Amino acid sequence: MQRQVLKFGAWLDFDAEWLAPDEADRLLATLLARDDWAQLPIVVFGKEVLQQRLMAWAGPQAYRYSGLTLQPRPLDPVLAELTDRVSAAAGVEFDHVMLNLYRDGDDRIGPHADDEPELGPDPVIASLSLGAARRFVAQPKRRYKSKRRERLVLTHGSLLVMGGSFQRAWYHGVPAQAAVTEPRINVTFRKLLGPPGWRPGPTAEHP
Ligand SMILES: O=C(O)CCC(=O)C(=O)O
Repeated sequence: MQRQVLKFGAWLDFDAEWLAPDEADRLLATLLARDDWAQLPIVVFGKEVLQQRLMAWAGPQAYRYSGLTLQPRPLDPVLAELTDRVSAAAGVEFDHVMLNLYRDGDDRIGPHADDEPELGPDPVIASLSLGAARRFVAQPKRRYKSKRRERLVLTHGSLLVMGGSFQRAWYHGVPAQAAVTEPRINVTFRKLLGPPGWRPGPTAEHP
């Protein structure tokens, strides 16, 4: 893992070759063949819009974001094994898996942060990429002079771990890339501290 330290106490760990190419090929084929891919609506500025990608998920606890509730679903053996391996690599016991299928370069995810309270104040979130290489763009939430963006290319078999204040201080997204014609799957691992609506209790530092 290569660590990139960002402003405001955020960091990104990246391993471009976390999976060997043949294992990444097999996993991509297995995940593409899932029968639970769905295009789901979220609420943006009070309006329901379909997300421009397909999704699947698994985990013992519901996860809610942008008005969409992903109900609990059991982890199948493939996702359970992958969760164990990614948890060991990131040093966090993940229990929720979200899969995004970008069918081609038109599919995308806009700038956002995974900052739901039930993820805890500074969550570590891991993201495995399979298939077409796509650009990952991060920008600070707080505007500053240079309007600097951080860019990474998420390649087949790579693992990205986001941590520190990344979700609190930065937005991230995967923009459309018209030239891309092949699919990409992203498998994102989270640790949920409670059900939707859960809030961290007061601590000594934040009474
Ligand atoms: O596809 C990716 O690499 C990013 C996915 C993402 O940002 C998310 O699921 O919150």
